[in-house]
Amino acid sequence: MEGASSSLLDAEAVADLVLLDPLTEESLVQTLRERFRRRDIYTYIGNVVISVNPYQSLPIYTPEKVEEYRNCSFFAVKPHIYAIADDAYRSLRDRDRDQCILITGESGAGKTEASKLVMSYVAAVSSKGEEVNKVKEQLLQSNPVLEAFGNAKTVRNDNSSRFGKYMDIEFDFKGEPLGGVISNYLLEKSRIVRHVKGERNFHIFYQLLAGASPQLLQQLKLRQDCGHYGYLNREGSNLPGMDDAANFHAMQDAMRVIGFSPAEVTELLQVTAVVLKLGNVQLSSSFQASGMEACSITEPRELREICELIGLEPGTLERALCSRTVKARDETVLTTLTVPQGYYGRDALAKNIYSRLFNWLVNRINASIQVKSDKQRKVMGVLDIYGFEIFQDNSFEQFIINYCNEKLQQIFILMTLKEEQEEYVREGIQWTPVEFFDNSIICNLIENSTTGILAMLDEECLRPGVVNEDTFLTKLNQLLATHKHYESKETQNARRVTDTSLPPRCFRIHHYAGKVTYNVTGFIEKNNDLLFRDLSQAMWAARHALLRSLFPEGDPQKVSLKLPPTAGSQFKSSVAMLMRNLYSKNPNYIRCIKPNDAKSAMVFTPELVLAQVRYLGLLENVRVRRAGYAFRQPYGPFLQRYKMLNARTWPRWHGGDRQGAEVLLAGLAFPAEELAFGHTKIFIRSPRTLFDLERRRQERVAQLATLIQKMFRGWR
Ligand code: AD9
Ligand code: MG
Repeated sequence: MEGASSSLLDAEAVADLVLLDPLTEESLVQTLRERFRRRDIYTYIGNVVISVNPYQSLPIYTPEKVEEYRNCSFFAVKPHIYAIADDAYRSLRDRDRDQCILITGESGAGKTEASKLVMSYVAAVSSKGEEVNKVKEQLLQSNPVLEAFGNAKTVRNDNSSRFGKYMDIEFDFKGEPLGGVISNYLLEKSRIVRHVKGERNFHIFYQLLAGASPQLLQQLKLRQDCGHYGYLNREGSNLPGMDDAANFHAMQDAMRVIGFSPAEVTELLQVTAVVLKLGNVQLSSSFQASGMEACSITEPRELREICELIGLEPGTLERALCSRTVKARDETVLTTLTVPQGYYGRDALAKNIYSRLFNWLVNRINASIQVKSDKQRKVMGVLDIYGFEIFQDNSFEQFIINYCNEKLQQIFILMTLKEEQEEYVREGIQWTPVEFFDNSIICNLIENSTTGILAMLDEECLRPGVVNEDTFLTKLNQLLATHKHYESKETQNARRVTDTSLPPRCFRIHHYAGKVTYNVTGFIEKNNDLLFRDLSQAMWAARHALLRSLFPEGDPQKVSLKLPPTAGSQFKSSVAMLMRNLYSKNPNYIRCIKPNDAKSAMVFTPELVLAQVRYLGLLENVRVRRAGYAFRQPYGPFLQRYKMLNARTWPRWHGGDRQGAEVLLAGLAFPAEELAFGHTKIFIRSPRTLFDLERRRQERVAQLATLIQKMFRGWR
């Protein structure tokens, strides 16, 4: 921390954990708890903000609050997410440093809300004007649109992000927003066809059915009743506290603001309706004259309506759903599909349409918000990724999500250490390295290009012949038998561990944030992400311009024999690119904590928080931040605050700031090891010394006040 307003020095609930004394896990959690009880959900570790989800709306995001934090001195006001946003924004505007805001925390901890608060703060404090306001509105309105299509209720969070999002907001040299670019990371598309009890499909489906007018529903050939659709759960589609119809209208308004034409919105909703209706296409088995098992469509109405929506001959889609063209040398043979194969193809089609539609949506938003001029730009990146997840059953999606969180933790460690180290070197002060759990070993376990789990999965996917997850698991077990962070039934047996609770077909990774057991079923299929060519060709044959554009590979002229990159390898390279991007910017951290599992307001479960404090490495973070010195401040403000403690510096010091601070402190007789004088800042070792300094200051202020009163009385 760099300042010391008295609000920071409340020993029971210090606003900056760097001042915690004694520093233990218990005292740290206790402080967060006490602050949470007082509805102070934000706490600092230096310039890192910890945010504990209040699960209720607090009156701390008003325009008055924005004014309070605007141009504030970071530590002169209560900790707030606005303070970090303000600091980042000013550093970008005035010091020309590109910024990134990294928001981390587990599912439901408040990352998405935090990212929106940062965006709205920056929008509020940057200058106004018709053109700029339009840009700001477009940037802000991208949120309801992407959330409608990319968020869903999970057991952890009613509005869980099922995609990763990184948004660069671009500014001109005056700090006015010019526009932005959004990058999205792997949408959890399996949710389209399956979700567990108590969860929902993506919000948009429920919003559409609840909010569309009867005419629109008719135009989209939809029925209002969720229960009619196989892909939507039949129970609990209404969420308390979530008004699907109102959100649908807000989403439509948002699209208008961003610049979607009415025709584009219609096309988008038509494709959405097609996904929903595909789930109702039913297949049954039939036998051909040859005696071969085949499948056929039992209820042709849904198929016919889909085809009407997308301008396609029903026969073409039926053929693509029930059969497959296989090329053998120069011959092409049409083979029939069994019912399970048919359903597999149908579901793959629905997932592919939806995830490609989502990418289209992001690109379309980018087309509106992207900066058109080639003016010099400054950038603030905001990262809001899906949080670390541990479910009852974890699959490929959780594996990918948790890998991403592992990488974010890694960059946090690297950058915090780097930053601290640089500050000490800059200030000419001895750096004492602090032990910090380095999770590179886990990142490596997943991403190493030869022995990493992703590489082995790719290898298995490319292997000719019958591939299945069992051989994949066997290979993992052989290669990773001795890896400290890998576990499976085999390694458990070999290591003779007492806990043999691993179910079959599973492996377990000891992530930085906890142990997660992954079931390998579906890993190969999800990583391959293949769509039968007949289906992509059918989509390309549709007259619907948007849908057709989503399946360029369906063009029979452009048949490529090259396999597309796997989902895992694509994700790995986009995450690597993201990390390089973040590393080039000045980082600002918001670390979100979930206080309870029940999504309840003001309930604080210490064990749950302790687990997060541990894996977020908050204690180490405090230690690194102190690295021997709990407090640091530039000489100028320091002297200003404490100069009344020494007659030589009070009321005015006529020399340089550093010299003044030296004279001031010399008169206070602190032990020498308590202080270090950097090139531009004073460093104080223990919180106690700072508290002492602050106490003396308060006493002196009181003395001076009495003195002044007496003087006044004397005059009267
Ligand atoms: V996930 O990884 O996308 O599943 P997030 O993004 O971390 O997760 P989110 O921001 O969606 O969590 O927060 C979950 C819910 O907590 C929100 O829907 C709000 O109801 C609640 N929340 C979060 N932050 C705040 C806040 N600052 N004030 C009030 C909040 N409520
Ligand atoms: Mg989220």
